[in-house]
Amino acid sequence: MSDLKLTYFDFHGGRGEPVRLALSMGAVPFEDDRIAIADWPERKDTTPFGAVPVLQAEGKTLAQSNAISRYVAKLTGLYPSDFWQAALCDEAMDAVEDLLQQIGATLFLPDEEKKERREALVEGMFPLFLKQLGKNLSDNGGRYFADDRLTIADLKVAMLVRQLTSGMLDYVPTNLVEEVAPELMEHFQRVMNDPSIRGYYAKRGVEL
Ligand SMILES: N[C@@H](CCC(=O)N[C@@H](CS)C(=O)NCC(=O)O)C(=O)O
Repeated sequence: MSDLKLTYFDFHGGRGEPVRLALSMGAVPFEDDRIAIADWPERKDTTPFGAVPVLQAEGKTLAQSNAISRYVAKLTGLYPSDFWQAALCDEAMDAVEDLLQQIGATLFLPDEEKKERREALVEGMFPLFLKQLGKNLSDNGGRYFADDRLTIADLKVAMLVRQLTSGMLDYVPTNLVEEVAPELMEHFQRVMNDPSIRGYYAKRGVEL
């Protein structure tokens, strides 16, 4: 039994998925504790901040997705050792977090309010952030966000792009990323075509 355990919801995405992907890419064994939505109310209060992902490691508990992602990326060689390159990773990951918080705040709104809030995001924050992420990518060579190689930041941005293009978010046009930051769509394809990521999803029967 591995001494790493990741607790997150039972779907292929979200804040927990970059952690699962990084551990899989690094061939680090872990217990993949997937919570069914129906079980969440009874599990919520057992987590440090009433939210997931949560990582158990070295007999201790760690919360907050970016802290977990960085810890796991350091274990698996997916985090730069150069301080500036590491900061570029952090910048992209924190920008994604800002967006995920806004999306999360709309998830359970009544439909009318959800429409209003999401349309405002599509007009404002989403294009601003997506364009800037695209610019950061281009400024760093255009292929990856830091270190000229795939890092944890690329996994986090790719999961955001997958969510935005999935059609699962009502009132968010699935072509928004392509329209405002086509370089992020190319980046998404690059990440998802990485052989270890293709292998991860193929093993789980997920079509990309
Ligand atoms: N800042 C936290 C946010 C965590 C968060 O909101 N997680 C969501 C899932 S992605 C969650 O647990 N939602 C259920 C709830 O808040 O009850 C992090 O980055 O981990």
